[in-house]
Amino acid sequence: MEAKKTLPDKEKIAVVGLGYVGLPLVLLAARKGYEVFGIDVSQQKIELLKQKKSPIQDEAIEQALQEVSFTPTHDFSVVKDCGIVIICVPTPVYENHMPNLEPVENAVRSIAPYLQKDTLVILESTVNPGVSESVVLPILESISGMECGKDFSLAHCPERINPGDKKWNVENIPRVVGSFDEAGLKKAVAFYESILTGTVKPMGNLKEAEAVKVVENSFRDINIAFVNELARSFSRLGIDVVNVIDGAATKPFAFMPHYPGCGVGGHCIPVDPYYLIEYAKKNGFDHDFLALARRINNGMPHFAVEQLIAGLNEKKIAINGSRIAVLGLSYKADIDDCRESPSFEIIKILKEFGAEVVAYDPFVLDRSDVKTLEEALQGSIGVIVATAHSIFKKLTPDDLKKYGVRTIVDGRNCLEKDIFLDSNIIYNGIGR
Ligand code: SAJ
Repeated sequence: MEAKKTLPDKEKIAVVGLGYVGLPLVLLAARKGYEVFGIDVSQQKIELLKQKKSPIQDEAIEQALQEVSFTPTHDFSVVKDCGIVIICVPTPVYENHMPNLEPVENAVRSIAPYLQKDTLVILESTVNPGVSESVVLPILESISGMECGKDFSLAHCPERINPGDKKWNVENIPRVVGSFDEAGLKKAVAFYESILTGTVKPMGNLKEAEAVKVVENSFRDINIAFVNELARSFSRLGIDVVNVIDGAATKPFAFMPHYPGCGVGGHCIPVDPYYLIEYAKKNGFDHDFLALARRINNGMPHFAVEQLIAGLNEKKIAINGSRIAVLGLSYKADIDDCRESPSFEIIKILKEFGAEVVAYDPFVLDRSDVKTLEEALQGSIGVIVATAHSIFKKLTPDDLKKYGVRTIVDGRNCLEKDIFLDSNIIYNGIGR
């Protein structure tokens, strides 16, 4: 399915931030015939892109880089030639879970001096409701000397890139768009409809569009917390929570399966709820439920270690001084992204219990202690599978026995549990 319609005069586009969100957007807009400037502060990233090499491990991006052309640059002045400027920089959280808006503020300060009349600025970075209007807009106005809604427009279109997803991609994922002004909304909707095959839903204002993103990801976080709490309960009741969830999932309506694990990682799910929690708190409301879900999910790395200790205890082995292999550092299967990955919390807790930890992830060798699975297993008394990488899912009791492993925690419930039943290796899943 081709894009629905194109803007009358193809605007020049600038995209600020060439990561897993900005780069696919640049390549898509270029493929749709726009002249695109991809701006990034990383000179190294720009050099790679000039050689048509992808700074991120992604086959689709590597392929597209050979097929379309755009101008990678770290020169923000190109903005003065662009009718649409899209900001796709990261929005991490501080240790105290407060949103870190510095990348957004720096990007806005960098484009503002070059803003032209009638330019549309679109923020795609995930932010709490209110940031576009109370942080982005004032910087744009004060530096450009122009007035939003009169001289330029400001819109928000929350990113929905799902790393590693083979079905949903930057082109077919439906989007929502909110704007400060009507003209900005019309132009933003026209732009996205010109490059997407997914639907584009106009929202009533900027805050509604910002709220959509934090709500959809908070929805996922609380549902994961629900099954994580079930897992802790059912592990005491001797009920296999995964079988129960799969049973409940046969209900064709009003149920959406989520699955327990050793923690919730990534750049979205464990981060976005704090945006809403903190913003609402500043406005006098405590999201007790969202905060509880965060506490439950943040407690899963500890639960995984408790499961390991239970397995060692059955073998009358102390965790203190035992060598434990942690398999998997990235936050989800078969990708190399480690942001907010629970694996690192698991490693920290193991060390606090006096364990000697060896970490291995074939997708993240630069942060692994060893280079092969065999080296990780060799001499390890216990194993925690923290990421459901395909290579780990094939582990069998014989594989583990060979290296002297006595107990395994299946932190992603991704192993064949039953084959461990009559082996002398203690298997503990998360809720099964
Ligand atoms: N996780 C669970 N149980 C689940 C699902 C996930 O423990 O049932 C854990 C994962 O292991 C991971 C973390 O949660 O550590 C996040 O997993 P995720 O599948 O949500 O992956 P993300 O972070 O890449 O989330 C993205 C999000 N996409 C965007 O924000 C654009 C999210 O909204 C999507 O719902 C999610 O992908 C998806 O559905 O795959």
